[in-house]
Amino acid sequence: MADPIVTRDVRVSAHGTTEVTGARIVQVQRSLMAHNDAVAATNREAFAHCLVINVVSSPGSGKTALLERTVRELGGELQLAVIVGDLETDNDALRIHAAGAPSVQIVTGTVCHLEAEMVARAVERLDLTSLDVLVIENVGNLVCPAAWDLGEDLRITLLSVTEGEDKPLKYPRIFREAHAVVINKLDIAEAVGYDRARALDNLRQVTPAAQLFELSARTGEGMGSWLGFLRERLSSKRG
Ligand SMILES: Nc1nc2c(ncn2[C@@H]2O[C@H](COP(=O)(O)OP(=O)(O)OP(=O)(O)O)[C@@H](O)[C@H]2O)c(=O)[nH]1
Ligand SMILES: [Mg+2]
Repeated sequence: MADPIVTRDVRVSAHGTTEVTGARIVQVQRSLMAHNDAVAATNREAFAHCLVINVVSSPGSGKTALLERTVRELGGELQLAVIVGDLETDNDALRIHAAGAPSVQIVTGTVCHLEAEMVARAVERLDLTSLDVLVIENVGNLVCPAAWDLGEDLRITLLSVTEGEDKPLKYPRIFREAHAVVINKLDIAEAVGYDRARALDNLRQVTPAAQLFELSARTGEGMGSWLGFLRERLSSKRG
């Protein structure tokens, strides 16, 4: 097998600059990340009294479906709100609102992830003092969101049974940094030939300590452990 192509010295033209060298790109990225980390730290201070989770996955894994059901099943007991990031549309915020929780849509345009500053602006539209759990549904993408701290307590990565059992090996960072992994769409696992043993083995190689939940956001199977995890993490945060 031929070696993979690795791009190391990217050259682009942007903002009137004729050429930006690889070294300049690294410098700009470092400064962007430092700014993001500073805003994330401020967010984290503002989130002192509620549990904040950042939900990431590839497009269509069922992030919104999981959150709709979470809102429906936990809404009578805890105050939840959801911030949603998508390139276009406010479809997901409308779905969450219909499920019964306040929601704020962030439309990112061409940006493939949420940044701490976007979350800080969205939070201004919510009453944080009344919240128990704030969920941030990140833009559907297994690469970009991994690098951006939003000030969350927990990062949750979804994998659905239709995506292929190899995804943890191909996109290790987003699984490695997850506090918990949710495997979704269990109701169609058999129909799509999902190989559970291989998926779990791959996950364990990449993220041995993450808590694992296997469920169906459609049927509700397995939701109890997921909701128990949220309750337990909220009460341990509040001490
Ligand atoms: N069979 C089955 N379908 C599901 C389940 N969860 C979600 N879906 C379907 O999968 C599709 C995508 O679900 P979404 O909740 O929109 O996925 P998402 O991850 O929020 O997608 P993006 O926000 O676009 O990244 C929809 O057609 C859902 O109905 C599940 O547990 N079982
Ligand atoms: Mg969604």
